[in-house]
Amino acid sequence: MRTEHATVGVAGVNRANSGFYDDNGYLIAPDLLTTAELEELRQEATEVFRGNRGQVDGLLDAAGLTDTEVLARYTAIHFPHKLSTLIRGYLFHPRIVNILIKIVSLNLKCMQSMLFVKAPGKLGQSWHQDEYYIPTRDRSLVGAWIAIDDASVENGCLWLIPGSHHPSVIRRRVPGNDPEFAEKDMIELSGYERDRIIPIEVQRGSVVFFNGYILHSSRRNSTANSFRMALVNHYMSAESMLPWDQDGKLPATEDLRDIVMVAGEDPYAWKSIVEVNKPYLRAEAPTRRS
Ligand SMILES: O=C(O)CCC(=O)C(=O)O
Repeated sequence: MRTEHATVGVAGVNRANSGFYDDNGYLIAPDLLTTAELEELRQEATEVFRGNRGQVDGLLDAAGLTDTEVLARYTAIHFPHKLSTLIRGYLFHPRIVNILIKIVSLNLKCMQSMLFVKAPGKLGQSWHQDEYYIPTRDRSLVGAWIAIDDASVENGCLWLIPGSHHPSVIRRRVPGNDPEFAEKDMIELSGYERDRIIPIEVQRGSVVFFNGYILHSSRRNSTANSFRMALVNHYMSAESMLPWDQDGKLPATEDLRDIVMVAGEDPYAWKSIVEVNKPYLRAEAPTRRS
């Protein structure tokens, strides 16, 4: 099935594309980043995975290796903005924030970043909803997925089910053994017709905004030499508290204050900001072939 996506162009968010976001749970902004920005992000990613921005458990010695050899080892790192001031700067990218304040809230905070390298052969992430992992309560969670490389079906682009963020419930997860995915469980998809599941193929420099309740996944990078690098930053309205304990890794809390205020006012500014999340590498699942 050919899908017509609504896009955000130079005119920004308007009634038509914000209506599309409300109805479908995602929005694509092509050409949001310049080639120079993409190149500096790629170079910075290499520095991060070489360990030049700080040591992270599991990062291997990169001495004597080419950049490609270094990156080929990894799928993703969580919280790279805590290692790299350059990556932290991208949380505030004006063209991204301008869209977010229209579709989320004028008061905006970021609680997570993830830098995907997704080297050839690396597995994808099974069907899930981000809200399952990051409880925002007020349904304002949104991912801003910045394509540093072209993302295609072959190299493991995002897939999603438009409209599946309605009615904002957390779906049941069931065991699965799909060779495309690193995880062994996923959301049960039986209620959805096959032709509602669409790939989000985008060119580098595009940003895909997607709602925290939308069902999405990505498949294995089945190419021999095409990386699929993406920086994903997660935001929510600053009005809402964030009872996020990172799957029990952190003590239970009514409001995790390890956040970055990105726009507007912080209604909870009287609470201090804390630094408790530590950058970590996404566990490497052994590549399974179908
Ligand atoms: O980029 C990917 O492969 C998966 C990203 C994703 O699922 C997410 O950001 O929630």
